[in-house]
Amino acid sequence: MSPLSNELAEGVRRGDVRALARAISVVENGRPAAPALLAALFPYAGKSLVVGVTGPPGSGKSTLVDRLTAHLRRQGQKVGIVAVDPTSPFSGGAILGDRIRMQGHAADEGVFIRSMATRGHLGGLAAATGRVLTVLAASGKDVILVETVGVGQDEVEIMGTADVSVVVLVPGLGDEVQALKAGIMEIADVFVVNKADREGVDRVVAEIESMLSLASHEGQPPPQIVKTVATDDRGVDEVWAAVEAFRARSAGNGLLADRRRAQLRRQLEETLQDRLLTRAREAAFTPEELENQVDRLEARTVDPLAAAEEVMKRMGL
Ligand SMILES: Nc1nc2c(ncn2[C@@H]2O[C@H](COP(=O)(O)OP(=O)(O)OP(=O)(O)O)[C@@H](O)[C@H]2O)c(=O)[nH]1
Ligand SMILES: [Mg+2]
Repeated sequence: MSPLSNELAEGVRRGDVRALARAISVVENGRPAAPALLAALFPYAGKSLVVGVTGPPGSGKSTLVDRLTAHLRRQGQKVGIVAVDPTSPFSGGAILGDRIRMQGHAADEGVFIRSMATRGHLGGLAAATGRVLTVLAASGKDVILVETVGVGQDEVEIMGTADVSVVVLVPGLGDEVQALKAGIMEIADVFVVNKADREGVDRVVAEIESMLSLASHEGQPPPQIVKTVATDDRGVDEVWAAVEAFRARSAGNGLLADRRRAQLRRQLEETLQDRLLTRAREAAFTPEELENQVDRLEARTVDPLAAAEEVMKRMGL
């Protein structure tokens, strides 16, 4: 390993904030030093509790993450925060809104906050998030909170990397609870109904309950539903208690280990897929060659499977 990666890895392990910031940039953008750095850090990752927090725009996710962080800091836990911001074309900096909401932790060495833009990552957003989580975990964070807006497939995938998934809803969503059902609702381990200072809280709770009554929970108790007013710190302790309860139960019955193993399997398969395609492109599948093959597909003289087999043969596979 280069002395630079070595030094950086050591800095991360010590929890040095500047090393951490640099290391995250390296792995997020897939810079040349990334493989060595990840190899050095991977053995030390895997010990943090990763909690995904998702929900519709403006539901209070950042406020809740901020309050959960304060709660965890009072217990002496070290916290990493990753906010995936779909609106930001930039990465690396903190998003303005989140920075304002989370500035209470800015001077706290026990908290590291990072925002990620949704575009322009090597191997896609979910893969980049996975690499960032490896670095944060290796730096000794006890808990990593990952905020995503529950919209796209990428976000659903990111939530799939969490040990515990928290879905934040608010009153007045109406049919959106139904709409969300398709993706995000199914992965919720804990439901938060935030903005409980507003009218219609009990209706949302009832909607979630009726939705849950239709779902199968594979022998698990149904997810807890917690009402909060994040801005007033109301219900935040209960949210963490629900997360802890889920963690304890899933650690006890093997679900957590299964999830983590499935996650590692997915990471390996996706990385292999990505690497194989890259190798194919380098070795036997130049952009011109791709277009030649597409010409043949268009003319229906070859089918996609046969064309792919041909490329693999040329790679010696
Ligand atoms: N009334 C009320 N307002 C709240 C509550 N929690 C958050 N808010 C407000 O709702 C707005 C959005 O809060 P955020 O925490 O930024 O929500 P978010 O889900 O992170 O938003 P995005 O990241 O933009 O999707 C802010 O103005 C908060 O002050 C609450 O419990 N009650
Ligand atoms: Mg936010």
